[in-house]
Amino acid sequence: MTIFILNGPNLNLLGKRQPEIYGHETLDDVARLCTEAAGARPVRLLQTNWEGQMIDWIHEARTEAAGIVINPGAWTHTSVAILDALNAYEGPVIEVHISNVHKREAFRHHSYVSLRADGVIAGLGIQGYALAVQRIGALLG
Ligand code: CA2
Repeated sequence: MTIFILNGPNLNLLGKRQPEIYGHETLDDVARLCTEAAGARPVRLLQTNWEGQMIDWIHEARTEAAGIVINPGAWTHTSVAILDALNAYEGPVIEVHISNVHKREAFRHHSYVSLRADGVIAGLGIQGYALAVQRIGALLG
């Protein structure tokens, strides 16, 4: 079964704005890294600026995904609805942040998603996604 790589709002701009925070690499580069890291397992990278769409994909993951890597973007810090959707998902979930959220504004220090995540990676740039995919592989055995 597929590993879903879910990305929240504004991450479509990755590599195109604010490279000092998020680097120069794009979501296509993330997809490439994750495909390499997943080996034989298929990955599906998705990005949306719509919270309802993200929730629908998490619901879809209940039957379609062996694990979820999620960078919820700003919804990390605001969305009980995304937490509730993830709580209805039974497989492994790894939360990824490209930047070190703990080195940034105080409002980024709290994550609703971390209440569900089996692991959290922050501040490792897009390499964090590849490490999260490897971890999902290890948890699935
Ligand atoms: O560090 C991360 O990955 C974040 O999840 C990124 C979110 C931010 O709200 C979180 O606190 C931390 C923001 C995503 C916006 O992505 C952009 C990428 C390039 C240019 C502009 C925005």
